[in-house]
Amino acid sequence: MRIFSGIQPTGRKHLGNYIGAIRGYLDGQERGDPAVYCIVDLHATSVAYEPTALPAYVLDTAAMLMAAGLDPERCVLFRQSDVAEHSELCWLLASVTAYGDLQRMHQFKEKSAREQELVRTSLFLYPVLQAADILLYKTDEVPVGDDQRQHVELAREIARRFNATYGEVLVEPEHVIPTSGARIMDLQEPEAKMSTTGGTEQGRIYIDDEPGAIVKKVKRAQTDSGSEIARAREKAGISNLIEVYAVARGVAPEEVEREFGGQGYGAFKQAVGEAIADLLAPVRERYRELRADESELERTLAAGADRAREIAVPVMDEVHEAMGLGRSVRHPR
Ligand code: AQP
Repeated sequence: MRIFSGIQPTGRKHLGNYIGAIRGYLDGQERGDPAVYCIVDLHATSVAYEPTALPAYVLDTAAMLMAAGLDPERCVLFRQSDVAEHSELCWLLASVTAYGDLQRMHQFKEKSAREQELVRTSLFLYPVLQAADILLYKTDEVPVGDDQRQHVELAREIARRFNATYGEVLVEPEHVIPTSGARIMDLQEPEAKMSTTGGTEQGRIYIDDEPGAIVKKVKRAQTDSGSEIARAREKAGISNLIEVYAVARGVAPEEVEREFGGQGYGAFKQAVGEAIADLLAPVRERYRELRADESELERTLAAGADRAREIAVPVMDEVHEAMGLGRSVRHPR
């Protein structure tokens, strides 16, 4: 079972990333043969970014993943730009990607609308690079949050079209989206997902936030004027808090509704804040230790890239052969 997922080095990761994706990586680490996790710095260049800050963000993300429980001995953890086959396969897969499919991608529509100066072609091609990331490892399963559903479906379509055009080489991946916590919402704008580039600063809980800051943000979370602790379509704020609390304490949302029935929003928000702080505290503490040793982090990523290449290079050879391309620079004559 090959498991693959990518995460952007966009600075501090948030509760949505942790609950929606990183928890699934830990499960994948147990089942993967091996599980492959990639810090996708090439994707980060698809919107305006600071080149001098990017290397440190990669290390932040690597330390955060390890603090959350990824063990580079038991999975493959690496930086995308260290393995050139990702960019190469992106170009090759563009030959089996319909322009119209890319125009339909929600993420492109949302992010291109937010760009101030330049809408980069790389933002348009983002889902093709993501398909390359996944297909390069002949991935069976991709643990992701709900916002990535459309992109993984496109990766399946690209694999199908590649195989139909050039012969059976690539594997059609399945997305693995958690049954609860797949879409954590912004605390201030609960109709929108908690997001690094969108949403609000006060509506976003960072994995390394101090416990006091977490409780404060949750207490100020946007909720309706009612007082009943119950999920409902028109109660997006309270529904989100019920879901988060349920995940943080490992119980069903119905149980949360029963436990807090009749208690009012104030007491519930306090409990949710504390539950999130408890959930994240061990990760935050471990993160500090790991982040302090930059050379060890660099060594870990370099070793991970070597292991990633061992899987990726033979797949690229198959792709080259199927497409009638020359022997690549990986095998000089
Ligand atoms: N709100 C969320 N709830 C559940 N899962 C989420 N993910 C992201 N937001 C939520 C999942 O986190 C993984 C990594 O996402 P990424 O690589 O896109 O990282 P990011 O760019 O820092 O996260 P954002 O918030 O998604 O950034 P924006 O909105 O700026 O693009 C993915 O598996 C994702 O599904």
